[in-house]
Amino acid sequence: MATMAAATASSKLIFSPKTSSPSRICPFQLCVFDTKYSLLLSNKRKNVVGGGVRCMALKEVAATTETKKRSGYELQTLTSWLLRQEQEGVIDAELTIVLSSISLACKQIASLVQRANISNLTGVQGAVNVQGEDQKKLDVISNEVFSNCLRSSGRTGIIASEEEDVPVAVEESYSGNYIVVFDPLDGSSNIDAAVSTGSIFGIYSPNDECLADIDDDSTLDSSTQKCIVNVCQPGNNLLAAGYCMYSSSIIFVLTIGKGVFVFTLDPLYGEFVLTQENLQIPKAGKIYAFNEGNYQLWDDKLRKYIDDLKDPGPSGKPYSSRYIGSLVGDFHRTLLYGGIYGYPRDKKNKNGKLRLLYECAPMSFIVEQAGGKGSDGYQRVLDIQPTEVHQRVPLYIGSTEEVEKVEKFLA
Ligand code: AHM
Ligand code: MG
Repeated sequence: MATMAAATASSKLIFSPKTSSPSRICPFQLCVFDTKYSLLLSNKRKNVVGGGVRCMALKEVAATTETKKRSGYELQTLTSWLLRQEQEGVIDAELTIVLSSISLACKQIASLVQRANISNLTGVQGAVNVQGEDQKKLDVISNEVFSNCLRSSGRTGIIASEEEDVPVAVEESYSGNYIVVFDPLDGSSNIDAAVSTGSIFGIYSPNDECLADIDDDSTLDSSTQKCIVNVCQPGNNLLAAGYCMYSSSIIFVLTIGKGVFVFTLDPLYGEFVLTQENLQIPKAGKIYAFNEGNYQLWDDKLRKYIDDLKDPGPSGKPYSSRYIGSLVGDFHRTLLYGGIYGYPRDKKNKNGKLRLLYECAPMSFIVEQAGGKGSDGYQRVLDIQPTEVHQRVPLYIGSTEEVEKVEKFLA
């Protein structure tokens, strides 16, 4: 496998259009692993330096480049895509490392989720998190996986997770600057039924001008207070955001503020491969995703909106309802097919259920980068200044026309 990976990497080096200048790679000749050539070894023992490895003159390399370019077998992995962004100055090397470490955490969580039933990782852990929710075994493990990957990247200064009471500073000797907020396993109530779940993350640079709500008589030590202040930034400051969906495919969706890119985990290579560039959400879409079990708890304006969606009207076709109960899954479908996802406030929960920092803001950054909208019903989610780490806000997110429609009903 390692040999294959090395071979793929060296083949990439040769065939990549940006690095194909032979003189930059090697002034004289290049060695590549060539499986086809290894089959010919018995007939033709010329220029051979080892099983399946041959040295080619530059002219030959150029000819092969032409052939391979046309073959359509070139893959772009998340790693090579990130390196390209770094070379082009869109992100720095530190952020490249942070994003790589997040993708590694996601691969690890994907494998844990897929084997949950086999490894006895379903069910609850027995603890309750700071938000009063029962933690599932995989909530706790995924949090550990995410935190460990970020810590060992050496480029993260502060991490804040749905599963931790307060944001945590990374030990100084390993730390860097970036602040990462994340929900390591969103929708974990779906785990035991093997339904889609996901991880969500957002990345900020340090900023101590934020207005976190810390009492003067707070018992928190100054380091924790500093972490809270740095974490409580509006989504407008996000440098990058993304999610990984654990479903029939493992999908990693990322924005670094220049469009939305979709990578799919290729189980053969164990690599995320670029499968969609500059994803754009449809302007409108007749699918809505709300937990309608809460209908009686919603206010009249919202109920009228939902009734309107169900009205077949002159076309005879009402909206379709789809609700997985897993934000990442519902959001991903909305991004691809258009429509709206909503988690409104209700009589019991005046700010809804979803958390601003590591659920609503990263998803809103992604949807805006895809040409859609994220709103709390009245204002842009990315403009909301957080005052608490686990602050909740209502969320309406998806196609621009659909989000504007609900805003009109709520006005
Ligand atoms: P979680 O972070 O505790 O998993 O909660 C968030 C999840 C979202 O993924 C999902 O959209 C929502 O909660 C579902 O809530 P409900 O069961 O009330 O519909
Ligand atoms: Mg969550």
